[in-house]
Amino acid sequence: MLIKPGKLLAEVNSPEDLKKLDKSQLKAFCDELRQFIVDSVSVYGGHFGASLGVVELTTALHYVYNTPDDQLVWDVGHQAYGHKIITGRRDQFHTNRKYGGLSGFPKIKESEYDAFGVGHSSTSISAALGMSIASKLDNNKDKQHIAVIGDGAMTGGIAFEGMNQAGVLNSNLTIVLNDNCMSIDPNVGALKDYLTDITTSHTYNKMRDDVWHLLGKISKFGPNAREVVSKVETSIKSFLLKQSNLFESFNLRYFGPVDGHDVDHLVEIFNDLKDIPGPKILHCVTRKGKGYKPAEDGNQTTWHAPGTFDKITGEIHKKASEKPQPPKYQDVFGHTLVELAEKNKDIVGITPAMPSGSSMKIMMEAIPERAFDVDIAEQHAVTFSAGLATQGKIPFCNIYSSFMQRAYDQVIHDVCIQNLHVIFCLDRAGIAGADGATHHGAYDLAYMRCIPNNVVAAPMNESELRNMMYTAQLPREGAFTIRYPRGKGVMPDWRTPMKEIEVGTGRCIKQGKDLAILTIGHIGNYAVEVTERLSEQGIEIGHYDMRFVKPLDEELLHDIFKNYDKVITVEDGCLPGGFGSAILEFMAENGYSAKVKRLGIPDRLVEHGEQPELHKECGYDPEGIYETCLEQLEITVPKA
Ligand code: TPP
Repeated sequence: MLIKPGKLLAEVNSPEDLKKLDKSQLKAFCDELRQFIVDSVSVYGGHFGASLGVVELTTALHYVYNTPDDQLVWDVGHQAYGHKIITGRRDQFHTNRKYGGLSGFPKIKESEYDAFGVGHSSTSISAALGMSIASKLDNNKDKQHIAVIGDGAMTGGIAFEGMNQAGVLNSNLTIVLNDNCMSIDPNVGALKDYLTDITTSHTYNKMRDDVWHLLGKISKFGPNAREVVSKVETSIKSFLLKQSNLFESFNLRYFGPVDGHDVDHLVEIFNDLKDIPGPKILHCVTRKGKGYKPAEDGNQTTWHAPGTFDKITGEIHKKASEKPQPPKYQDVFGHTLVELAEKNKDIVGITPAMPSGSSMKIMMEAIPERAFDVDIAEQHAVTFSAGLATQGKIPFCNIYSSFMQRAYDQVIHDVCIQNLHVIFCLDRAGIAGADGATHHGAYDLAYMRCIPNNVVAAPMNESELRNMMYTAQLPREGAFTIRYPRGKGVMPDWRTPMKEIEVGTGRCIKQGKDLAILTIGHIGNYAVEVTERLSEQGIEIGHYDMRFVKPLDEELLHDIFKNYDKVITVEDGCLPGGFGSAILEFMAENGYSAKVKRLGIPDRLVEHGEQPELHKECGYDPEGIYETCLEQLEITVPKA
């Protein structure tokens, strides 16, 4: 179903077309753009509140700046739907985040208007600064470079690294701070307090009250006293704002705060800013979900990415199911952590800005004093955990697998080299789905297993996750990494009693002959389907859930290679350096020469789509594994 655009939007196929509108039409255009986003996301799903919040900003930016020559960099990119719609992708927008369709984030390959590919947070200032310096080196004086960054993304350290350099380089960089007080969950931390303070002028208001209070006492100065004090007040105000302004202290000219929903005013301001040379920041105050009541006034976290919904009632669609459903892995993590933390007073929970996404929120509600949201600060989350561990605390540091890439040196330098007992729970490991290449947790098995003092485990189901978490918090040295996927597990009755698993032991799921499938993690459930299917055809092959990539269960592996001369390894992770590679290394070191076929994420980018679609593309969905088994067994079955 194609969504019908309003009259003005229907004529806009590029920013050039937008510029043909009279300024007086911009408000109506914004209404249409907002409605188009509501109509599309309610039917097709995707990110929502953030794009609604920047409709006016997006319109004003494309109206004033000469994109794509002027370069517009969106931070994270989940708010760029309006940008995509204005820049010629309106009629493909129904394919957003679908297999083979538009990406949910700006992507260089997708459009010349997407100046930088994004998905992970806080990169916009550095990237736009790089572009601005390149323009300077090329003597391209008029070219503009704009980074649009949220108050959540501004909490990431790299944003400050960018501002630190920007303040001493005189280039055409404009930072637009889109301040809506929200990350995915409510923004936290001292920076948030600071931004709230300058938008509401608490410090200034206090000073003004003091001045007027004094005025009452000095009325003896006569009738001009009010005027005099008022002048003093104005000059103190500008002095205070300058002195206390964090961004000015980075040598950035600070403008604002301004209403980010007043499109006419934004157009005026951007026209002015274009003529002011050097690095500058415009502080815009916006509201997430603006213009769609349920999102604006309701739970903004839910409306960050609500899935499909009834746009009239605001009711979010739920998938109906008669049978009790297995829980999401993230919820098993959250509830299990509370169970463990209630018994062990040293356990502490840490999440970098994903309380809802990781379900750390369950501990934040149950035991708030021992659970921390540290903002979008993965590096800090890891080193903060290391610090806690030096003092005998047992940190469960939960980070999405792909975001953990940010904190790699901290894992090595601050945790593993120091042999500290930190537990890393890597959520969204493996193919993550509709968020695409930036969000797939493809590399963790490879990048974690090469670090000494680090156990690396992956559960095949909920019960295994609980046992691994239980095992990880027992007294030990070194890091313990547990990676699990996005989405549901397989056990509706998941609250199984927890027990210790001997580190570095796998388990036999099914004995067989000729061929063995070795799996790691939840993807083992696909192998169960395959061995059952083959069994029904009279073919009995073995299946082993290895559970640990590091240390490998060498005893079990010797046993397997003595009994099978054909092996398939399956992992929901990258083939280079991953689980299959670990098995090949074991074979090489021990002189085994079985015929091995490795299945996993190939050495190329896998884009977005549903998880099963992408598993299929990579050849390790149940059908792919089944066919590989037949190939290995040299059985040809005529294709239907
Ligand atoms: N960590 C990294 C490195 N990248 C991410 N994309 C995330 C976490 C997950 N994430 C996506 S959007 C978001 C987070 C934490 C919140 C961003 O907040 P803000 O920049 O204020 O944008 P808003 O959604 O409020 O418009």
